[in-house]
Amino acid sequence: MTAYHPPKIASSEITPRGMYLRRREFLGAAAVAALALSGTDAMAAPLAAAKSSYTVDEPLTPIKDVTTYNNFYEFGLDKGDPAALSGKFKPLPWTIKVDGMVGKPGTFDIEALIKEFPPEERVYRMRCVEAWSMVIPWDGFPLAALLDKVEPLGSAKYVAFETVVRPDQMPGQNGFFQSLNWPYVEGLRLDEARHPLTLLAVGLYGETMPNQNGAPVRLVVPWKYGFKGIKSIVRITLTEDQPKNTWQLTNPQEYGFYANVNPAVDHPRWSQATERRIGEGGFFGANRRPTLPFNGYADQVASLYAGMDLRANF
Ligand SMILES: Nc1nc2c(c(=O)[nH]1)N[C@H]1C(S)=C(S)[C@@H](COP(=O)(O)O)O[C@H]1N2
Ligand SMILES: [Mo]
Repeated sequence: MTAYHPPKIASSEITPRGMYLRRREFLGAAAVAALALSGTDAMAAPLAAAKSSYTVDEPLTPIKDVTTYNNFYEFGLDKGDPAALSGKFKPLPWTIKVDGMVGKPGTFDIEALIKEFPPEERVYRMRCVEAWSMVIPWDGFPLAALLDKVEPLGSAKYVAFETVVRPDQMPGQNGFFQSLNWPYVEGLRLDEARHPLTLLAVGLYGETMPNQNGAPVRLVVPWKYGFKGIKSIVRITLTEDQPKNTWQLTNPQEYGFYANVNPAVDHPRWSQATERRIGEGGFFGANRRPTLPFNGYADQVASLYAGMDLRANF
């Protein structure tokens, strides 16, 4: 096992699209060269991800903001805590256990999965329930690829996820008071989990996933509020019953199972009609924009909820 390379924090400016793509070509070549020279493993080099068609045409949020304005309560409550306090976290080696209602349960090494399913670049609009948003170039592979390997049984209806518990490396799990109950848990309906937009992300901006963003592997579901994107996943369980998620367990009045981005359904304590785009100038609300139904992915996902009352199923 070679050393884990923490990501380099690059320019604090929004990367113009063309420049970003050229940078990605460079990273791709560098990754190939590194692999050839040292026989090093997949995670140690920058990710050589192919560009996918799942890419929004909006300015990228600067990597500085993506990696310093985070929610990851295992490392603390403030937005800066995950970047400041995750240095001791060891993301490799890493395995994900996949069990429950499947024909072929197993424990999968993340580096082997990355070799089997080469990461693809997806530029996704992300919307936090706190009414801010970012545009992030993720690198990952569809969750469906892993689900196919374990052969879900006909009785499986949902997918439950669990984050690692390591109080020695995660100061937010080791404080004077419990902010949340650990492990952090999340859930999706099986059809949501198998949707082509749903990603297991292993990097961002062409680099290995930073600890604060959920190293080495986290969920990304771009039509749902950010909290559904569970980080540092160690277990995935297929179930017949609807699993609970951490925020729903903590405050069921305010957070539901679905958490689909919906400008028409306000959070009990604030409006969801607009959002603040992180990294853009903020004078007089210039960085506020309307929130879109399903975060702009309605064409691709609205049919999953045909006939459902999305006020009752929030
Ligand atoms: N394990 C874990 N996963 C988590 C969280 C957390 O506190 N713990 N926070 C969630 C919330 S509220 C958001 S908005 C996103 C933020 O992801 P980012 O920091 O990569 O932007 O992570 C989600 N995943
Ligand atoms: Mo969030």
